[in-house]
Amino acid sequence: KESRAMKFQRQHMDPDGPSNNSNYCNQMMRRRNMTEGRCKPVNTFVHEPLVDVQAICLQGNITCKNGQPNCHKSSSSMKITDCRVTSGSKYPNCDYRTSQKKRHIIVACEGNPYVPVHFDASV
Ligand code: UM3
Repeated sequence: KESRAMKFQRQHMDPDGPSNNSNYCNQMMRRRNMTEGRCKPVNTFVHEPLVDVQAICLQGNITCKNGQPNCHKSSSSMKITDCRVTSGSKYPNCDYRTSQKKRHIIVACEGNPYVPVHFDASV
């Protein structure tokens, strides 16, 4: 079974990306299996080395959107791509808008080793 840590990597890590094109989200959301059963409405890919994203778990705790205390904010801004489903998108033809940004990211961490398991927000 896929661990929560592996699921985070599948859904949110693309260190070598992004390929510089407006179809990035359409391709990646499908390739990473987030268009099965439904179109996942919002998803962020992070274009930084995995070790740098894992190191965010060493930053001080902050409260997550769901009220849990195990969120952590990156000390530097990171290259990300936000994927947001378009208003006209109709499952199973999931259509996404691709927006590249540089933001501080907030992730939830869990386990031993203590690693990212959820993408909470970018700020
Ligand atoms: N989400 C992002 N980026 C955002 C906001 C939300 O990827 O800027 C994702 C993370 C959650 C999902 O999925 O939306 C519901 O909040 P996850 O827990 O699998 O990471």
